[in-house]
Amino acid sequence: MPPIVLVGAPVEAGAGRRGCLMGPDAYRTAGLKEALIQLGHSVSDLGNLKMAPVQDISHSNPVLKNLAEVTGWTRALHATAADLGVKPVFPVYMGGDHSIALGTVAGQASAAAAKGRPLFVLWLDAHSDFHSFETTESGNLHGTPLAFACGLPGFPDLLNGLPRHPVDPANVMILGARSIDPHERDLLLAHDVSVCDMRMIDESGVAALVKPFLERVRAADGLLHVSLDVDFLEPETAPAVGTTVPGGATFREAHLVMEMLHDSGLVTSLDLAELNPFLDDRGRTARLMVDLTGSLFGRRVFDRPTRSF
Ligand code: EXY
Ligand code: MN
Ligand code: MN
Ligand code: MN
Repeated sequence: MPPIVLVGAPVEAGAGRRGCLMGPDAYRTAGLKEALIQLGHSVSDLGNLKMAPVQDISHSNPVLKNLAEVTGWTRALHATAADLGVKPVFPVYMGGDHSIALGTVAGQASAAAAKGRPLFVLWLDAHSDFHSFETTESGNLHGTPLAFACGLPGFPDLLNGLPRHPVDPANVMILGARSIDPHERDLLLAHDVSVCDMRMIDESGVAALVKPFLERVRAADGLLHVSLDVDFLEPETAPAVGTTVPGGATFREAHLVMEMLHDSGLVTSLDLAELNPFLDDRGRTARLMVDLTGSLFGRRVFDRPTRSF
């Protein structure tokens, strides 16, 4: 496992309520770096990024909120991810609301293109975040990053003239969905994104859904970006998020996904999105996210028996 680089992205401009800007420091307070070092990893913390200055952005949709600020964060994160993505490191982007993925996925996709390898994305979320800037009705831009990542039209020049490297929608799996708007549904049906909603998890279990996806990543010699939104989890388990939807993944289902990802050795970058410490219960959610990240990097509650069952 290459050295881990923590990147703070204190972004709340894409969300409908304030609080996510405290996310990176909540992960630091919850001991994310120490937990990963304890698992034997080399870890550095780049500190918090700064928003790039933006003058030239506009869009016809009048409901868009904080467009210039979200664009500034997108450009800063895109530059950082494009740089880290071609280095022998594992970036962990500490959000910040999910609009951070406008920049992180675009940057990792740029790096993947430079390496001549396809980028796959696993989107762990109650939502599909598949609105374009034209179809969003809330104007909260954290509902749009996956559509941008997949190259959909309806976005302004978020990357300031730099090339977009769209992720092939067939290389994307959304897991945990249970809140998809009508426009998103239409766009998802028009693109072959794999959408595994909670009903599919109930019926098949996360392992049966994740395993074939990982096999496809491996067969394609792909790079895998995981974007973990706190609201993937059941709100009772992870309350510190502004967009809770009842009926989410259990503590164990979430850990199983992370453990399977670890065992696959395929993951190359990670977003931790939507933690809102202002809504937390004495840091409980922040610590859960640290434990889940630990499971991605080899945390085991006990050493499992070596023989296969
Ligand atoms: N689809 C709704 C909207 O567009 O406003 C809710 C989006 C929530 C997005 C959070 C980050 O996952
Ligand atoms: Mn999201
Ligand atoms: Mn969500
Ligand atoms: Mn409409």
